[in-house]
Amino acid sequence: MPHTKSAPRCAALVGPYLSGKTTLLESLLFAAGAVSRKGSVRDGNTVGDSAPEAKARQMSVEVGLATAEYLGERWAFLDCPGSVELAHETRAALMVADVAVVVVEPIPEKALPLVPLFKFLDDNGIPHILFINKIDMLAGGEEARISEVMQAFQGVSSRPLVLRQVPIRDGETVTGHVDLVSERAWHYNPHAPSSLIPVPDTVVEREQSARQELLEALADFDDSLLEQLLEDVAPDKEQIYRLLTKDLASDLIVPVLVGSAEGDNGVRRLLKLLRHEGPDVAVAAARLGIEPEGMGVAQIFKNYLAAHAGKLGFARVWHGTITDGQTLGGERLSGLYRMQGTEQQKLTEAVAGDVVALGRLDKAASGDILSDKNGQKRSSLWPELPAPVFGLAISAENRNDEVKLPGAIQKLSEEDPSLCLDLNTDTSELVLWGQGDIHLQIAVDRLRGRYNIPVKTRPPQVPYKETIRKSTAHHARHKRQSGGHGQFADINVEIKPLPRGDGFTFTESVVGGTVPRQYIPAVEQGVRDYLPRGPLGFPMVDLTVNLSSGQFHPVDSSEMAFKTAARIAMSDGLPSCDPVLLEPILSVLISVPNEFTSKIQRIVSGRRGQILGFDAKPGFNGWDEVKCSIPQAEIHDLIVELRSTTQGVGTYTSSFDRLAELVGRLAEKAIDARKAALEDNGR
Ligand SMILES: Nc1nc2c(ncn2[C@@H]2O[C@H](COP(=O)(O)OP(=O)(O)O)[C@@H](O)[C@H]2O)c(=O)[nH]1
Ligand SMILES: [Mg+2]
Repeated sequence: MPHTKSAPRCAALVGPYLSGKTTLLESLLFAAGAVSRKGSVRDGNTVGDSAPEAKARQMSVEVGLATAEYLGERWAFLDCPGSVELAHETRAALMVADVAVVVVEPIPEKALPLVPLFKFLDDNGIPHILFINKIDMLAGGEEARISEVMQAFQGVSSRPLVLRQVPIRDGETVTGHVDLVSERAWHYNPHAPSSLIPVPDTVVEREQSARQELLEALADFDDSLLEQLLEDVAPDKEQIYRLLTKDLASDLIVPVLVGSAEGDNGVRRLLKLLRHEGPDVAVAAARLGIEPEGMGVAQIFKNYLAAHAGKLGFARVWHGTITDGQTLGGERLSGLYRMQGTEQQKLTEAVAGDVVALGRLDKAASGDILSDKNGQKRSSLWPELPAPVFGLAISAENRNDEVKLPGAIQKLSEEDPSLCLDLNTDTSELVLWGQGDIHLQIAVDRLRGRYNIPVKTRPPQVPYKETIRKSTAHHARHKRQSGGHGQFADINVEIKPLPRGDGFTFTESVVGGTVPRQYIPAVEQGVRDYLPRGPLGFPMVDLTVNLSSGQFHPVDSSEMAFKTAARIAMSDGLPSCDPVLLEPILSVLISVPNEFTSKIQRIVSGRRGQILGFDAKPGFNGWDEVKCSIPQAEIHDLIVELRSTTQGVGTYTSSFDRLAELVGRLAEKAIDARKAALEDNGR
């Protein structure tokens, strides 16, 4: 097919953890001649995993960027983390890609984790290819195996998967493939281009039926091809390639390739498919609704703060030209680079299609569309931040670092906005929130590694409250006679419980001036001062205090004296009001594939929760949303259990619902822990 030189393009490598994305990137770079020696994840020398946090885990912790020149055309590859906990980062990268390569293992049982990914791709109309990696591991030798794999993945994709190759086998091993469009057979060579061979007799029949399926899939979107097939007219190659290219660009079909990133097999075929069928940058720009403006338009998809080099914004250039030193989004661009892992190559100019790093645009955030004509403009199509599902109380190991901690975390969340910090005013804890334990541990590593702030983490405390169950009338007198001025105040108060959720009220019914007007606010203040720490040690809610009468002394009474008397009335009176602990109960919405709904019921009751009902999840075929209430004390690691039960796809959202009485052993434990914590803090 004649090929006109394309503007730079961008492919994102996505898929579950361990499917081989980082290895595939290395293999793509090797095949394109961009690296002379292939690195490996095990040796920690890949381009994709060049950050220290990634090397330590042998796992990608952020989007890795690499560029390659292939047959005179520039490609940027985005190696995206597979962990669900880092999905926000991956989604941002996908938004700017022309095409996504979904890398999977040839294991039917591993289809489920792809549901949220496929849904995201299809909701956003992002063209994608499925690359069935580790084809060397395709075991068994029964010919049906690849169709089983296809069937399982088709079950989780709303778009038709179109197999482009059938594997050739020799006994137990896959030795090559037949291309279903060109009908040519290729024999895999270790770490070298495949060799062209005659189509082996053993695969002819399978090749024919798979090719027919491919044509029928295309005919679903093209009437003239449908007619040809009905009339038994063989379509020519050009026509098939043209339809494949068009249908990929409009996210109508998902072409499927097989190969081995580790063995460098089938990777050149993938590169060629990208070259010939990968959509032009204009397609993605149109999908995002980005119009040409001024000299050029770029969009940030990730911020990166190198400890010393300052802020870099990873961006895609959508239109025109971006020049170092120009005004962009209202700021001066200072530094323009092409990235290869963590290495930067300085540029003076970047053109539409390029993926580059923009220096020192301090205000620009992920999703912002920038030109020389506008200020920051957020894309309305940008993925929303995921609601936090896992939190850890965090504190600096060294007291001296405490003041630096919030600022450093602020910097981290500039890079990764799915990370956030919350000061819990009830427990005085700083709580770091994110998407899971790995997500937060990466942040902890970065605090130590980049900002030199070692930190400790622990599960956050539950903001218990307390209230009273009985009323009392209490008389309190504060009297002190020492030298000159004495102190005198005498009050009668009634303390009563209020219904749940009513908070606190103070009233007075003083008649005849037994407590002079000017001292009543002091009484209220004394009462309020007591509330943050009730008889059980927790903030008090849902009670009312009425000042009914009292006595005063013309010389010795003062605001101070009445305040003190009020505090005495509270601390002496409250223990006889039958205080009780209140625990926060959250209203929780869990979403899972419905095959897991009964397991969820067990998980919820195991956490002292209550199921309130369930419904089909809108927009998700075969998923349920389970509505329930769960005590906050039991929710800390809910996400961990949900994910391990559902192959990682289960999620939840929660919000505060109410306070409920807690008695018995659990209450005693909470009260003891609070005492210990208060003593620890020396309060
Ligand atoms: N057998 C086999 N192993 C592979 C292949 N590709 C990658 N791997 C291995 O799979 C593991 C995960 O690879 P990695 O690239 O880190 O996966 P990622 O999490 O998707 O980036 C590594 O141990 C790789 O060596 C392959 O084609 N065949
Ligand atoms: Mg990786």
